[in-house]
Amino acid sequence: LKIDIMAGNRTFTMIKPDAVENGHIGAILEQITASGFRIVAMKLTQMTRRDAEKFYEVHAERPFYGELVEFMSRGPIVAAILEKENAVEDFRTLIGATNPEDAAEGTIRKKYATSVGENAVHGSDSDENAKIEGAFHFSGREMF
Ligand code: RTP
Ligand code: MG
Repeated sequence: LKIDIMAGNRTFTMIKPDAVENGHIGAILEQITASGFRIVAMKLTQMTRRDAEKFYEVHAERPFYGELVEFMSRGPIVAAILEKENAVEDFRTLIGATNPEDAAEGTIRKKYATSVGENAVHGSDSDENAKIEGAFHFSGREMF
């Protein structure tokens, strides 16, 4: 019953290499936790090119795929699993539109993203992908 109640209440995020390079880890984590998300798993890590190719496999045919893989593997990221009621949707609202120029005022991408490609944060787009993406980065004993 506990598991049923919690189902769908987690999302997966990455603070992307641009935001790490620009010194925004602390501010972004502060905004995330102040918005009611609990950190369930978290690490500073770096994806290899191969990791990034696999993580973004769904975009393999898109024109920006090569650039995206290069960008996401060029430096460290913060990977995290977050818990909150309605986590996937609420987190997408908190980060804002893919292109920071279109992102609402006060959203993480509006404040910290560089461009449509280098847009500071990732947020899973479904409960199913949140599970897949969380498992890509974390083992069971790293989730709390
Ligand atoms: P994310 O997956 O990172 O949370 O972003 P999203 O859902 O808002 O955007 P998505 O369509 O899934 O695209 C994944 C990431 O690819 C890069 N991108 N570049 N140059 C471009 O036109 C372009 N479009 C997308 C961004 O890093 C985007 O977040
Ligand atoms: Mg996406």
